[in-house]
Order: sequence, then C-alpha cells, then structure tokens
Amino acid sequence: MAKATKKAAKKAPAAKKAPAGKASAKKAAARPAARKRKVLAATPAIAKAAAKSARRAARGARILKGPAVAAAPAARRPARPVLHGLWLSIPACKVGLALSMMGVDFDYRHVDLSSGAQKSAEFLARNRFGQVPVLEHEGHHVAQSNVILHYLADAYDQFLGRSAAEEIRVEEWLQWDQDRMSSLAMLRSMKRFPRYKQPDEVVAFVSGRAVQALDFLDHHLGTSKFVAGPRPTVADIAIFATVALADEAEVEIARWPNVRAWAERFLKLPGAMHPYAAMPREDRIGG
Ligand SMILES: N[C@@H](CCC(=O)N[C@@H](CS)C(=O)NCC(=O)O)C(=O)O
Repeated sequence: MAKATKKAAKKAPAAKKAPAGKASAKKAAARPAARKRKVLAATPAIAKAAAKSARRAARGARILKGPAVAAAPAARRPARPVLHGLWLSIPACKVGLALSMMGVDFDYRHVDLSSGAQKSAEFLARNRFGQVPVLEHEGHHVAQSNVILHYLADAYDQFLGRSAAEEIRVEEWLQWDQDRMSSLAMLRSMKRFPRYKQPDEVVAFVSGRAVQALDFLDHHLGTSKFVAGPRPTVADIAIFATVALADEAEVEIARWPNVRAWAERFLKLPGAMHPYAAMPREDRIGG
C-alpha cells in the first residue's frame, strides 16, 4: 500500500498489532442483455435485504460500531472519516458498505455529479481524478474505491486476511474486480442511465465481458467460501456491491448458483446490507 496508508494504519490505534508475517506484506449477461427489465431482483435474499435496509435507512438507523473501534478509548480513536460520494455510484457504495461492515461512523458529503461538482476546483483539490468516491481521513485524501477499501482495511485492521498470503490474495481480487467486474457495472450504467446509452454492438460487447467475469467468479466460488479464501475480506465487499446491483444491468444472478449462494452468505455478515442502504442520500456531518 501507499506510504500514506501505512502511516495511517500505524496511527490507527484501534488496530491490533499485525502478526509478524503480515507486517512484511504491508510492503508489499448476463443473459446477453436479458430481454426485459422484469428479470430483476438479483436473488430473493438480496431483494429482501434491500427492502429491510431501505426501511432501516428511512428510520435513520445508525450504523453499529465494530468491536475494534468500540473497544478503543475515545481519545485514541482514529479521526472520523469523511466520504464524498453519491448513493447511485457503485464505487461510492463499496466504500459506504465497507464503513458499515467495519462499524465505522463517518461523515458524508453528497457530490452532485449532474451539476459537475466533481470537476470543481474545490473537489479536484481533494481528488485529481474528478470522480467519486474520495475519502478524507487523518489528513489524507484517498481516491479510487478499491484503494480506499484497502486503506480502510489497513486503518481499522479488518477484512484484510490474517497472513501475508491472504493479503496478497485480497489485493489480487481487488484488482480483478476493477478489471473485470467493471463490465457489469458499466452495463448497469448503460441500462440504468439514459445518458450512458450505447449502440447495440457496444452493449453486446460489454455484456459478453460481464458474463465472462461472472462465469469465472462462479467457478472460483464453487471451491472458496469467500472471494479471497475462507474469510470475508474487502474483496468480497467490492465485488458484492456490483453483484447486488446486477438487476439494474438486467442480469439475473440466479444463473450463477455459486455467486448467488455467496451473495446470500455475504448478506448474513454483520453490517452487510444492500449497497444503496449503506449510503446516505444527503450531507451528514457528525450524525
Ligand atoms: N475507478 C474509480 C471509478 C470512479 C467512477 O467511475 N466514479 C463515477 C461515478 S460511478 C464518477 O465520479 N463519474 C463522474 C465523472 O467521471 O465525471 C473508482 O473505483 O473509484
């Protein structure tokens, strides 16, 4: 990870001391465009979780504190992170979901992409890429969702695996997610948002890549409980955020039984919820 990450991880007092092996590692369609939008509801469990999470969010339910943060004396707790995002953005949802599952309270700044707020000088000073999400924490501005996930896993010592080998697997899958699952995310944008509409050949190409990614994931999950091994990690969080929104790409996840079973397992984890429910809809400071 970047120097900044290591520094923050060192500073994060809630973090347990890394085991010896781990410290060194730190250096270290889709039914082709399924014909109709009625194929939705990726799985009944996801649909149910979405409804439950939406009810919780509507009640303004607070996110539970995870054991690592709750156990630390208040004065030694790491500063409260600020997530700049948009609830409709899968990359931003990944971060909201990770914070929820880590039990970390966070401030939230809504970024209005439709007005171009992400290209304002103020935003670009935080994130040169001019995109959501960006996370502010202890003087760092961290961009790129999967880098943020790795940063948070380091800082809060959760969801990163228990050995150097596991951490390497996690990083591999985070990279794979950006490389391959992004096709499913892209397909979802093309289907959900009129401004991303594309010619049929483009949709077919992206859809084919999304199917290949899901085939690969399904095969892998036939022999692995979670994405990077026996325990859930940030790699599961990253991939789940896209899989849970497959219905918006008109992709029926039930076609991949191992992916479906994994998504259902994932939803039973503490703090797991539908990605939309993990995201505030408007600014939330100190709440
Ligand atoms: N690789 C980036 C992608 C982020 C991204 O594509 N964000 C979109 C929203 S989903 C965005 O901010 N788009 C606005 C723009 O590019 O102007 C990540 O994983 O964080």
